Amino acid sequence: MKLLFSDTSPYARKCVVAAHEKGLADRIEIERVNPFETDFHEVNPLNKVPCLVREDGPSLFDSFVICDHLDRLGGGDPLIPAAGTDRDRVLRLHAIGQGITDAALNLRSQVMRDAKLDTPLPKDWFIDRQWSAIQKSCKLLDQEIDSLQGTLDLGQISVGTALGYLDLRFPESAWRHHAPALATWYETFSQRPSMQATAPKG
Ligand SMILES: N[C@@H](CCC(=O)N[C@@H](CS)C(=O)NCC(=O)O)C(=O)O
Repeated sequence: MKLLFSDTSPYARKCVVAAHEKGLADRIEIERVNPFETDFHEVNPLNKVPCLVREDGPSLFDSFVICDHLDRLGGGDPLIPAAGTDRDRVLRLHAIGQGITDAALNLRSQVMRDAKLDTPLPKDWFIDRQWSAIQKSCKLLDQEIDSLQGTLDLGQISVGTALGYLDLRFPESAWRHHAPALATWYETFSQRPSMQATAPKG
């Protein structure tokens, strides 16, 4: 199988971290694409990365769907618990990580769009909304830090890759200041071999 991938995409990184953790990294060919320059609508009508192209079935997107597939395909403990309150906890954490990532991507897109426009659009309400989502999510994770401990799951991977993307695009962001316990957690989490092997190059 082949993963359409971009070096700086936090969604694609989440899938590759999951693949490493499930012992599947060697079975996935990575094909680097720029979704803004390459047309791959035939395998993903949204033309977004990540996209998992399979020999034995239709291509899969988005990142959660790919991670869920890899989770069932690979070995070891499940990254997404099958049922119960543990499943709720992991999916909730995943949603927070995904939300931080979406907000940071929105900010990044706005920065890129403004750079192309002569007269920047009024944007403060939008920018403020994204930063507020990021700050409030980090604070919540900080207060609920126990939910990030224990056996590895997709919630942890989602939060870890979201924070990695924040550091990549907005190194000046003060999320650590507002969330010291989360910062300590991330310090350890980012040392995992799967995170080290997938650290974005910029
Ligand atoms: N919800 C999707 C988001 C994927 C996404 O937005 N990927 C970005 C790269 S980080 C992309 O391909 N953007 C191209 C575009 O927006 O046209 C997921 O979780 O996979």
